Amino acid sequence: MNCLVLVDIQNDFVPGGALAVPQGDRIVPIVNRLLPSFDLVVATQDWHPITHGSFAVNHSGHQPGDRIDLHGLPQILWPTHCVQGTPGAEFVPGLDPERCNQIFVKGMDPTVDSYSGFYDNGRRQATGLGDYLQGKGVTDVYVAGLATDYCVKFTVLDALQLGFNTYLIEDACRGVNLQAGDVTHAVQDMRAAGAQVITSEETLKHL
Ligand code: VGL
Ligand code: ZN
Repeated sequence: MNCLVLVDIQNDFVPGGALAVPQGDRIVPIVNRLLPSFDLVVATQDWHPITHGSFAVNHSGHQPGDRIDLHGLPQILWPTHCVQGTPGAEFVPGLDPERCNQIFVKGMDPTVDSYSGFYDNGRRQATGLGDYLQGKGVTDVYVAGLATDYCVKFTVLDALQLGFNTYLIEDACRGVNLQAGDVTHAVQDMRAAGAQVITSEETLKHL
């Protein structure tokens, strides 16, 4: 059983959004081509309260990009993004949430960020994605979405740690690249942890 995990393909992460990932919109047609090949498709949705501790605006004297300690964890401060119930938090038009078997929201606890689709950054709480995949008998997890160097990376690393054969569909992802080379390093980290890095073309051939 295989599953495509779509990470945070939301309006705030594509050009025009609050935390725009360069070329983030380019993955939408690629993802749409992949969808029919999978047994299961799930999506994660960054879903923050306005009070979230990852927002620079909630820390006086700080700017987006600053690094702080947030309740004992290192935290990069972000522009306000993916606020629950706002248009920025919706899935991008063209990605039909009806085509997903299940949606997993994350990032609701204002005290901790949640990059991975499986757990918050402190691994205190699970989103339910791991239990869901195990319950469905999924063995092979394919990951696509935004952003390669944050939420995609940590979703891939947790999928590996949970024992799934894990594939990063590289051209179906885009990254923030806050610093030059971040995406390259993220892909190296995922590969080193055991992820198979493949293209959407290879995925379509091999499924
Ligand atoms: C993400 C930063 C903050 C992501 C989410 O989806 O990669 N990055 N929140
Ligand atoms: Zn976020």
